[in-house]
Amino acid sequence: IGFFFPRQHTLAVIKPDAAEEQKGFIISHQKETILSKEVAEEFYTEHKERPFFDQLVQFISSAPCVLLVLSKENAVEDWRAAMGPTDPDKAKETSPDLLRARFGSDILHNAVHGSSSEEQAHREIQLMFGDQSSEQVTSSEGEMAG
Ligand code: RTP
Ligand code: MG
Repeated sequence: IGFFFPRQHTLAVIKPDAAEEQKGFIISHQKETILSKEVAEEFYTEHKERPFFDQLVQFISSAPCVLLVLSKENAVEDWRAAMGPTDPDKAKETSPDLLRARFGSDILHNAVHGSSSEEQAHREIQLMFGDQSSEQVTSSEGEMAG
């Protein structure tokens, strides 16, 4: 198939201005991964009894996610403010600049997640990055945030 449709490559770089200091957030750890169903269930455990739980787990484990530990003063609240309401339609009513207004399509496919509290952030970071060998994780800081 490569003969008929030769695969081309391009290099894209998120340059330091965009990667490191957007709205004051530092990306202190990042990785791209497909979440297992088990990790996805643990991630969304607070919603275990909700009718949309199975869909939620199925969706977030269906293809790669980019996981970021974002660091700044007041990071939890400020990131949730940047995302906007859970439902992209509500986000659009609030402001077209909100991440869920720009990149979300419906309440399930809403593009981004943000921890709801410092305690949740700590739990989620531990779940996602807690047992990683360092070569799989890009880190700009010596110590794990959260
Ligand atoms: P997230 O955890 O993903 O950052 O979103 P959130 O705090 O704004 O919303 P949360 O209540 O924690 O819900 C988690 C995800 O479940 C889906 N959801 N569906 N059908 C529904 O009524 C409904 N409600 C929530 C959303 O995809 C949400 O991101
Ligand atoms: Mg939530």
